[in-house]
Amino acid sequence: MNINWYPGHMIKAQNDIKSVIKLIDIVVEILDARIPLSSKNPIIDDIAKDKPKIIVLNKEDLADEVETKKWIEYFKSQNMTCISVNSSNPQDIKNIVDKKKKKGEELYKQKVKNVDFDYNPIYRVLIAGIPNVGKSTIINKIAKRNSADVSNKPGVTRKKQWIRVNKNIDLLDTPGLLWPKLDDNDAGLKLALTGNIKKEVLDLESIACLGIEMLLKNDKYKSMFLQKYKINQEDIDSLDSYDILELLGRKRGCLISGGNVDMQKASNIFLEELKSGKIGRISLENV
Ligand SMILES: Nc1nc2c(ncn2[C@@H]2O[C@H](COP(=O)(O)OP(=O)(O)OP(=O)(O)O)[C@@H](O)[C@H]2O)c(=O)[nH]1
Ligand SMILES: [Mg+2]
Repeated sequence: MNINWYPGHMIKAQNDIKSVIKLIDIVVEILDARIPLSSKNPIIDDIAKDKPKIIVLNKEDLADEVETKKWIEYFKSQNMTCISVNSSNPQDIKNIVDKKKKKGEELYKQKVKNVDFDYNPIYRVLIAGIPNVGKSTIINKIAKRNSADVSNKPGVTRKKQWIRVNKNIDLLDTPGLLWPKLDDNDAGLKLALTGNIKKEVLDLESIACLGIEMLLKNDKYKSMFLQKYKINQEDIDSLDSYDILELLGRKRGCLISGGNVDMQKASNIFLEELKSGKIGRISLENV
């Protein structure tokens, strides 16, 4: 896969984040719960290396609960604060931010002894992550208004934007950052399957075939797949993933003249349904 996924606005965004990082008190890194490793951008770690950080596995409603629990334990074992949420209910993020803010203030008061003023400065929170992980959605929920643009396509937020939650907390929404170059095809595939890479730059048919192969390797996900598309195990015994995609297209009536299957349409259906959880709760990465 040769994907050109690093548009100009991401270069600008990276520089923008570097320019404000000094102001930031805490970084909330949003990952996709279905692919916590592949959605973790080392550039963010690098820019924010001296800052306290919370790892948030978002879209937990789309991920396999068992795997998400294991990922939380994994990040905790690396001494990181980690929680999972879905963006309809990101209250846990706000609670942790409030707690960290309070703790920081207490430590400061101890250090600067005899503080007799009410020390309660604005706490600035950077919300960072790759495109489409749900940064803007989470910000809107926490701020209780639709200040940040949201869409089901990656690359929607184009500029950084401060959003005030209350008189003591500011959140910084940022454009999703990918890597300038990704050598790891496996991570690229997972990012494509979860909708974090613009569709326009992808070969959907290949991605769909590879996605089907990935699901069929896991017994639980295989039976979800077969059930969803009303396919019997015997029907696919001798088929490769391209033939299975064709069968799926046939079942869904994606036909063109001569009774052939519109493979592009079949790919689109499968990828959309996988991405939006319609096949079931599926994690594409194990600890
Ligand atoms: N199922 C599910 N969908 C979510 C969740 N959080 C966000 N989404 C959806 O994911 C899509 C992307 O959300 P955004 O908030 O625009 O993502 P973003 O990280 O700001 O994306 P960029 O601005 O492009 O970097 C939208 O369609 C949201 O409705 C979640 O927890 N669960
Ligand atoms: Mg956004």
